Amino acid sequence: MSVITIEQAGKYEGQEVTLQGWLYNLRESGKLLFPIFRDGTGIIQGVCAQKEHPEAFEALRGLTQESSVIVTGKIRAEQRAPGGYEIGVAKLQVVQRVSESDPYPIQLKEHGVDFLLDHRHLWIRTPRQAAILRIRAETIRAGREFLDGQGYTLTDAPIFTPAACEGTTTLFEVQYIDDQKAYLTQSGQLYIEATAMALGKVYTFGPTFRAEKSKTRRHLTEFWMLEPEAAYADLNDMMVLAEGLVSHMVQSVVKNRARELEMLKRDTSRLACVKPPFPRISYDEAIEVLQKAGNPAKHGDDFGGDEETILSTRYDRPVVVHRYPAAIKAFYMQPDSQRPDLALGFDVLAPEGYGEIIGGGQRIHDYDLLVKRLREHNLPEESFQWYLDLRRYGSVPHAGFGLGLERTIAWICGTEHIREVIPFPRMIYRVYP
Ligand code: NSS
Repeated sequence: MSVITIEQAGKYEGQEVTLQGWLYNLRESGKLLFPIFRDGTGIIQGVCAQKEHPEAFEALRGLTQESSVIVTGKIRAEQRAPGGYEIGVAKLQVVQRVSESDPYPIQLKEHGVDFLLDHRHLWIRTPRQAAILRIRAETIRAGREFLDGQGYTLTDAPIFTPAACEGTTTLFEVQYIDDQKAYLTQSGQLYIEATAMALGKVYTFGPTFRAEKSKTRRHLTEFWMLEPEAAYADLNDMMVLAEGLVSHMVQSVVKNRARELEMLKRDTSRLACVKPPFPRISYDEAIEVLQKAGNPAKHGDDFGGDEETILSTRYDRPVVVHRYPAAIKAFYMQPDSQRPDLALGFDVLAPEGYGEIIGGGQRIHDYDLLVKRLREHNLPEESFQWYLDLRRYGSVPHAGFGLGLERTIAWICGTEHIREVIPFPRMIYRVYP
């Protein structure tokens, strides 16, 4: 007899199988019990009749939610059951029984979000949360598959760093060994600029940290970033790479995680059209659009959530905004040779109001200009000596970008807030559990 997962049930119709999982719910109706089991791959309804299987019936009757169980029985098609199959419970072994006096805290009714976040270690068991985490895994797999296929090599960046990459206001300082100070990385970019000069096309994928005081549905203090970087590449190369990457991630989820998207009731017609080319507008054009829409934005302003929403809802797929004023962008951005007040940077804004999912562009490759910018931004030059070396020894034009994983997944899943798309969210007032 086979031990199978619930996801595989359809392939075993008419056969006796064993499932290893947990009791998700139980309805009792006289001499019949209707349990619902879950095993992380899905949920399946069961039926157990006292007359046919008295032992299993007794083991199941009164069993508490989330008790762990090993169930044996025959799989049969049942149109009315979720998933289209059910199991006739013939044998049931209780691995651990949840005590009646200390029941599972998350009931099948609605709970407040703070309660759920306090119980995140249990909340992830609910089918909706498990579906989101499977989509997360698929998004990561597809992103890496795409970059690997484009000839990019994974080179991991460090997490302890000596200096800021994305502005000093959101740096987490840590007490390093003895009296040394270090910071948690805000982005692997500076390090993959080095590995790009060593290997050509590279990427890093890892956690990044921002001491964001923003309490919005788009901000975490710890989030994951996928960052490609290429030597001998420019802004345009990266805009092309970005639309290919995002499209591949989205289409892979649509294809390989259709069941999960359905469970989330995601309108997949909104994802089906996410294919290259993405519309592109310059920052100047974006300002015009915003002003026409009655938004007070003026040239020189950075965009917040409201502006991003106005811009992105005009399109059926992500929109690329390029050439922002250099003054509002990071120190390393290469200026536009036609208009040096503009930086050769770009952002990708997701549709449906999900905002910026990618930021990147072309890097300064000239030594003197980079030193000037470090000074203008009051950054400690001694911590950047290694980074300046990249401009001393065989400097070349190069470019890259960072894709915020959670924002991308929140959009793909259609979740309200990005805290749901990472197993254990870290936010301004939350580091537990
Ligand atoms: O600050 S970024 O716009 N750009 C960088 O960090 C570059 N150094 C990346 C690079 O060129 N290699 O951040 C990139 C993305 C941004 O578009 C968001 O999608 C995401 O990272 N991001 C965040 N996600 C969640 N929470 C927070 N706080 C957050 N900050 C940025």
